[in-house]
Amino acid sequence: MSKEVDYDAVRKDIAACMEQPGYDDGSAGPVFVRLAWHSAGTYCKDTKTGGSNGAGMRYEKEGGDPANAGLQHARVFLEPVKAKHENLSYADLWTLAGVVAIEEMGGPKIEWKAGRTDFTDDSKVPPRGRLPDGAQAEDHLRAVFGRMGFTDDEIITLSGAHNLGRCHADRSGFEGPWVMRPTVFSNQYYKMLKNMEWKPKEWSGPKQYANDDLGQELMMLETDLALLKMNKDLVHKYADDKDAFFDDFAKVFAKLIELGVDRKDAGYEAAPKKSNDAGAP
Ligand code: ZEM
Repeated sequence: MSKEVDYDAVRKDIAACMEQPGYDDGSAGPVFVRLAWHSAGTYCKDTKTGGSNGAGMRYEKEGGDPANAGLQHARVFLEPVKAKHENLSYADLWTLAGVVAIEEMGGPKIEWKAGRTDFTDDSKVPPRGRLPDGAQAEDHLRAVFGRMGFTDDEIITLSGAHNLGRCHADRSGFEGPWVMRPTVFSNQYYKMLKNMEWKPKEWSGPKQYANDDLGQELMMLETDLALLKMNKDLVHKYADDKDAFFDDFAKVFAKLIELGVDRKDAGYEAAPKKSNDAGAP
Protein backbone atom coordinates (compact mmCIF):
# COMPACT_ATOMS: atom_id res chain seq x y z
CA MET A 1 0.00 0.00 0.00
CA SER A 2 1.46 3.32 -0.99
CA LYS A 3 1.48 6.14 1.54
CA GLU A 4 2.28 8.70 -1.12
CA VAL A 5 0.43 11.97 -1.44
CA ASP A 6 0.69 14.28 -4.45
CA TYR A 7 1.09 17.57 -2.56
CA ASP A 8 1.17 19.64 -5.75
CA ALA A 9 -2.26 18.27 -6.59
CA VAL A 10 -3.40 18.95 -3.01
CA ARG A 11 -2.23 22.57 -3.35
CA LYS A 12 -4.24 22.98 -6.55
CA ASP A 13 -7.34 21.48 -4.94
CA ILE A 14 -7.03 23.77 -1.91
CA ALA A 15 -6.66 26.82 -4.19
CA ALA A 16 -9.77 25.77 -6.12
CA CYS A 17 -11.92 25.42 -3.01
CA MET A 18 -10.89 28.85 -1.71
CA GLU A 19 -13.39 30.28 -4.14
CA GLN A 20 -16.66 30.47 -2.20
CA PRO A 21 -18.90 33.09 -3.85
CA GLY A 22 -21.62 33.11 -1.19
CA TYR A 23 -19.26 33.16 1.79
CA ASP A 24 -17.94 36.33 3.50
CA ASP A 25 -15.90 38.32 0.98
CA GLY A 26 -16.07 35.50 -1.60
CA SER A 27 -13.02 33.62 -0.37
CA ALA A 28 -12.36 30.94 2.19
CA GLY A 29 -8.70 31.99 2.21
CA PRO A 30 -8.82 34.02 5.44
CA VAL A 31 -10.62 31.31 7.41
CA PHE A 32 -8.10 28.72 6.13
CA VAL A 33 -5.30 30.88 7.54
CA ARG A 34 -7.09 31.09 10.88
CA LEU A 35 -7.64 27.32 10.89
CA ALA A 36 -3.91 26.72 10.37
CA TRP A 37 -3.05 29.23 13.11
CA HIS A 38 -5.48 27.83 15.68
CA SER A 39 -4.38 24.28 14.94
CA ALA A 40 -0.81 25.28 15.89
CA GLY A 41 -1.39 28.02 18.46
CA THR A 42 -2.23 25.63 21.30
CA TYR A 43 1.43 24.67 21.61
CA CYS A 44 3.18 24.73 24.98
CA LYS A 45 6.97 24.55 24.77
CA ASP A 46 7.41 23.43 28.38
CA THR A 47 5.07 20.45 28.30
CA LYS A 48 5.49 19.86 24.55
CA THR A 49 1.73 19.53 24.20
CA GLY A 50 -0.62 21.03 21.63
CA GLY A 51 0.54 22.33 18.25
CA SER A 52 -0.30 21.51 14.67
CA ASN A 53 0.09 17.74 14.96
CA GLY A 54 -3.00 15.66 15.61
CA ALA A 55 -5.83 17.72 14.10
CA GLY A 56 -7.54 17.77 17.49
CA MET A 57 -10.23 20.17 16.28
CA ARG A 58 -12.06 17.16 14.86
CA TYR A 59 -12.96 16.39 18.48
CA GLU A 60 -15.45 18.39 20.54
CA LYS A 61 -12.84 18.93 23.25
CA GLU A 62 -10.86 21.26 20.95
CA GLY A 63 -13.29 21.96 18.09
CA GLY A 64 -15.91 23.11 20.58
CA ASP A 65 -13.60 25.63 22.26
CA PRO A 66 -15.41 28.99 21.86
CA ALA A 67 -12.09 30.38 20.52
CA ASN A 68 -12.53 28.04 17.54
CA ALA A 69 -16.09 29.15 16.69
CA GLY A 70 -16.52 29.45 12.94
CA LEU A 71 -13.56 27.28 11.99
CA GLN A 72 -15.94 24.44 11.17
CA HIS A 73 -16.64 26.37 7.94
CA ALA A 74 -12.99 26.01 6.93
CA ARG A 75 -12.97 22.31 7.82
CA VAL A 76 -16.14 21.66 5.81
CA PHE A 77 -14.77 23.55 2.77
CA LEU A 78 -11.64 21.37 2.89
CA GLU A 79 -13.42 18.05 3.32
CA PRO A 80 -13.55 17.29 -0.46
CA VAL A 81 -9.76 17.76 -0.65
CA LYS A 82 -9.27 15.28 2.18
CA ALA A 83 -11.65 12.81 0.52
CA LYS A 84 -9.74 12.99 -2.76
CA HIS A 85 -6.31 12.35 -1.24
CA GLU A 86 -6.73 9.37 1.03
CA ASN A 87 -3.26 9.32 2.61
CA LEU A 88 -3.27 13.02 3.40
CA SER A 89 -3.60 13.74 7.13
CA TYR A 90 -6.01 16.41 8.36
CA ALA A 91 -3.16 18.04 10.28
CA ASP A 92 -1.10 18.37 7.08
CA LEU A 93 -4.14 19.54 5.10
CA TRP A 94 -5.07 22.32 7.54
CA THR A 95 -1.56 23.74 7.80
CA LEU A 96 -1.00 23.50 4.04
CA ALA A 97 -4.36 25.22 3.44
CA GLY A 98 -3.09 28.23 5.43
CA VAL A 99 0.12 28.33 3.41
CA VAL A 100 -1.64 27.98 0.04
CA ALA A 101 -4.24 30.61 1.01
CA ILE A 102 -1.55 33.16 1.93
CA GLU A 103 0.29 32.53 -1.35
CA GLU A 104 -2.90 32.63 -3.45
CA MET A 105 -3.97 35.92 -1.86
CA GLY A 106 -0.69 37.56 -2.89
CA GLY A 107 1.42 36.83 0.17
CA PRO A 108 4.90 35.34 0.43
CA LYS A 109 5.85 31.73 -0.29
CA ILE A 110 6.08 29.83 2.98
CA GLU A 111 8.10 26.72 3.67
CA TRP A 112 5.87 23.78 4.52
CA LYS A 113 6.81 20.20 5.35
CA ALA A 114 4.54 17.17 5.40
CA GLY A 115 4.51 14.51 8.09
CA ARG A 116 1.85 15.44 10.64
CA THR A 117 -0.32 12.62 11.85
CA ASP A 118 -3.91 12.67 13.13
CA PHE A 119 -4.86 11.63 16.64
CA THR A 120 -7.13 8.61 16.73
CA ASP A 121 -8.90 9.72 19.91
CA ASP A 122 -9.06 12.88 22.04
CA SER A 123 -6.68 11.81 24.81
CA LYS A 124 -3.80 14.00 23.53
CA VAL A 125 -5.97 16.98 22.62
CA PRO A 126 -4.74 20.09 24.52
CA PRO A 127 -6.97 21.78 27.09
CA ARG A 128 -9.13 24.72 26.04
CA GLY A 129 -8.18 28.32 26.78
CA ARG A 130 -4.71 28.38 25.20
CA LEU A 131 -5.57 30.79 22.36
CA PRO A 132 -5.39 34.58 22.72
CA ASP A 133 -8.29 36.83 23.73
CA GLY A 134 -8.66 39.96 21.59
CA ALA A 135 -10.03 41.99 24.49
CA GLN A 136 -6.76 41.79 26.42
CA ALA A 137 -3.41 43.55 26.02
CA GLU A 138 0.36 43.02 25.84
CA ASP A 139 0.82 41.04 29.07
CA HIS A 140 -1.68 38.50 27.82
CA LEU A 141 -0.05 38.33 24.38
CA ARG A 142 3.34 37.75 25.99
CA ALA A 143 1.95 34.98 28.20
CA VAL A 144 0.16 33.18 25.36
CA PHE A 145 2.78 33.54 22.62
CA GLY A 146 5.66 33.16 25.07
CA ARG A 147 4.23 29.76 25.98
CA MET A 148 4.55 28.85 22.26
CA GLY A 149 8.14 30.19 22.20
CA PHE A 150 7.62 33.49 20.36
CA THR A 151 9.21 36.88 21.09
CA ASP A 152 7.51 40.31 21.11
CA ASP A 153 8.69 41.01 17.58
CA GLU A 154 7.42 37.66 16.35
CA ILE A 155 4.00 38.45 17.84
CA ILE A 156 3.96 41.69 15.86
CA THR A 157 4.92 39.88 12.66
CA LEU A 158 2.38 37.09 13.11
CA SER A 159 -0.39 39.60 13.81
CA GLY A 160 0.06 40.89 10.26
CA ALA A 161 -2.28 38.04 9.30
CA HIS A 162 -5.02 40.48 10.34
CA ASN A 163 -4.57 41.92 6.86
CA LEU A 164 -6.92 39.07 6.03
CA GLY A 165 -10.52 38.33 6.83
CA ARG A 166 -12.84 39.74 9.39
CA CYS A 167 -14.44 39.38 12.78
CA HIS A 168 -17.92 37.88 12.92
CA ALA A 169 -20.39 38.87 15.65
CA ASP A 170 -21.73 35.30 15.76
CA ARG A 171 -18.23 33.77 16.23
CA SER A 172 -16.05 36.00 18.41
CA GLY A 173 -18.56 38.74 19.20
CA PHE A 174 -16.33 41.31 17.47
CA GLU A 175 -17.41 42.72 14.13
CA GLY A 176 -15.71 43.83 10.91
CA PRO A 177 -12.48 43.62 8.90
CA TRP A 178 -9.15 45.33 9.70
CA VAL A 179 -8.53 46.56 6.14
CA MET A 180 -10.50 47.54 3.03
CA ARG A 181 -9.43 44.54 0.95
CA PRO A 182 -9.52 41.60 3.35
CA THR A 183 -8.77 38.96 0.71
CA VAL A 184 -5.46 40.48 -0.38
CA PHE A 185 -2.39 39.78 1.72
CA SER A 186 -0.47 43.04 2.22
CA ASN A 187 1.03 45.34 4.87
CA GLN A 188 -2.09 47.52 4.95
CA TYR A 189 -2.86 46.46 8.54
CA TYR A 190 0.36 48.11 9.76
CA LYS A 191 -0.45 51.27 7.80
CA MET A 192 -3.80 51.41 9.58
CA LEU A 193 -2.06 51.04 12.94
CA LYS A 194 0.56 53.65 12.06
CA ASN A 195 -1.55 56.28 10.34
CA MET A 196 -5.03 56.12 11.83
CA GLU A 197 -6.37 57.10 15.20
CA TRP A 198 -8.37 54.35 16.89
CA LYS A 199 -11.07 55.09 19.44
CA PRO A 200 -13.35 52.73 21.36
CA LYS A 201 -16.33 51.90 19.15
CA GLU A 202 -19.65 53.06 20.52
CA TRP A 203 -21.77 50.01 20.50
CA SER A 204 -23.22 47.36 22.77
CA GLY A 205 -20.77 44.64 21.69
CA PRO A 206 -17.38 43.72 23.21
CA LYS A 207 -14.69 46.41 23.34
CA GLN A 208 -13.14 47.08 19.95
CA TYR A 209 -11.83 50.17 18.21
CA ALA A 210 -13.02 52.22 15.25
CA ASN A 211 -11.85 55.24 13.28
CA ASP A 212 -14.33 58.08 12.76
CA ASP A 213 -13.10 58.97 9.28
CA LEU A 214 -13.29 55.40 8.07
CA GLY A 215 -16.80 54.95 9.38
CA GLN A 216 -17.61 52.18 11.81
CA GLU A 217 -16.79 49.37 9.42
CA LEU A 218 -13.01 48.87 9.88
CA MET A 219 -11.79 47.78 13.29
CA MET A 220 -8.91 47.03 15.63
CA LEU A 221 -8.85 44.78 18.68
CA GLU A 222 -7.21 45.69 21.98
CA THR A 223 -4.48 43.16 21.12
CA ASP A 224 -3.84 44.87 17.75
CA LEU A 225 -3.27 48.25 19.40
CA ALA A 226 -1.07 46.58 22.04
CA LEU A 227 1.51 45.91 19.30
CA LEU A 228 2.27 49.64 19.17
CA LYS A 229 3.20 49.48 22.84
CA MET A 230 5.35 46.39 22.36
CA ASN A 231 7.50 47.74 19.50
CA LYS A 232 6.15 50.76 17.66
CA ASP A 233 9.26 50.95 15.46
CA LEU A 234 8.65 47.51 14.04
CA VAL A 235 4.98 48.29 13.33
CA HIS A 236 6.10 51.44 11.51
CA LYS A 237 8.84 49.59 9.63
CA TYR A 238 6.32 47.06 8.30
CA ALA A 239 3.96 49.91 7.34
CA ASP A 240 6.74 51.40 5.21
CA ASP A 241 8.42 48.23 3.94
CA LYS A 242 6.17 45.52 2.59
CA ASP A 243 9.08 43.30 1.53
CA ALA A 244 10.54 43.29 5.04
CA PHE A 245 7.15 42.27 6.40
CA PHE A 246 6.69 39.51 3.80
CA ASP A 247 10.15 38.05 4.48
CA ASP A 248 9.68 38.04 8.25
CA PHE A 249 6.12 36.75 8.02
CA ALA A 250 7.13 33.81 5.82
CA LYS A 251 9.69 32.72 8.41
CA VAL A 252 7.50 33.11 11.48
CA PHE A 253 4.44 31.46 9.93
CA ALA A 254 6.64 28.50 8.92
CA LYS A 255 7.81 28.30 12.54
CA LEU A 256 4.22 28.50 13.83
CA ILE A 257 2.96 25.57 11.78
CA GLU A 258 5.91 23.39 12.84
CA LEU A 259 5.01 23.69 16.55
CA GLY A 260 4.35 20.34 18.12
CA VAL A 261 5.28 18.33 15.05
CA ASP A 262 7.33 15.27 15.87
CA ARG A 263 8.05 13.41 12.68
CA LYS A 264 9.54 10.48 14.56
CA ASP A 265 5.95 9.56 15.47
CA ALA A 266 5.14 9.20 11.82
CA GLY A 267 8.08 6.95 11.00
CA TYR A 268 10.00 9.79 9.34
CA GLU A 269 13.16 8.96 11.30
CA ALA A 270 16.29 9.00 9.17
CA ALA A 271 17.05 5.33 8.56
CA PRO A 272 14.68 2.59 9.62
CA LYS A 273 16.35 -0.07 11.72
CA LYS A 274 16.43 -3.43 10.04
CA SER A 275 15.51 -6.17 12.45
CA ASN A 276 17.95 -8.62 10.89
CA ASP A 277 20.88 -6.27 11.59
CA ALA A 278 21.00 -7.50 15.15
CA GLY A 279 23.62 -10.14 15.63
CA ALA A 280 24.98 -9.78 12.09
CA PRO A 281 28.78 -10.15 11.95
ZN1 ZEM B 1 -6.61 36.44 14.60
N1 ZEM B 1 -8.52 36.84 15.12
N2 ZEM B 1 -5.97 36.79 16.48
N3 ZEM B 1 -4.73 35.84 14.07
N4 ZEM B 1 -7.25 35.97 12.74
C1 ZEM B 1 -9.62 36.83 14.31
C2 ZEM B 1 -9.63 36.59 12.94
C3 ZEM B 1 -8.52 36.20 12.22
C4 ZEM B 1 -6.75 37.24 17.53
C5 ZEM B 1 -8.15 37.30 17.56
O1 ZEM B 1 -8.77 37.42 18.78
C6 ZEM B 1 -8.96 37.18 16.40
C7 ZEM B 1 -3.63 35.84 14.88
C8 ZEM B 1 -3.56 36.41 16.13
C9 ZEM B 1 -4.67 36.83 16.86
C10 ZEM B 1 -6.49 35.51 11.70
C11 ZEM B 1 -5.16 35.11 11.77
C12 ZEM B 1 -4.37 35.24 12.89
C13 ZEM B 1 -10.78 37.16 15.06
C14 ZEM B 1 -12.19 37.19 14.50
C15 ZEM B 1 -10.37 37.39 16.35
C16 ZEM B 1 -11.29 37.80 17.48
C17 ZEM B 1 -12.80 35.78 14.58
C18 ZEM B 1 -14.20 35.76 14.03
O2 ZEM B 1 -15.06 36.42 14.63
O3 ZEM B 1 -14.42 35.10 13.01
C19 ZEM B 1 -5.88 37.58 18.64
C20 ZEM B 1 -6.29 38.09 20.00
C21 ZEM B 1 -4.60 37.35 18.22
C22 ZEM B 1 -3.39 37.63 19.01
C23 ZEM B 1 -2.36 38.29 18.52
C24 ZEM B 1 -2.53 35.18 14.22
C25 ZEM B 1 -1.15 34.95 14.84
C26 ZEM B 1 -2.99 34.80 12.98
C27 ZEM B 1 -2.29 34.06 11.89
C28 ZEM B 1 -0.96 34.06 11.73
C29 ZEM B 1 -7.26 35.52 10.48
C30 ZEM B 1 -6.76 35.16 9.10
C31 ZEM B 1 -8.54 35.96 10.82
C32 ZEM B 1 -9.74 36.15 9.89
C33 ZEM B 1 -10.60 34.91 9.91
C34 ZEM B 1 -11.83 35.01 9.04
O4 ZEM B 1 -12.67 34.13 9.19
O5 ZEM B 1 -11.95 35.92 8.24
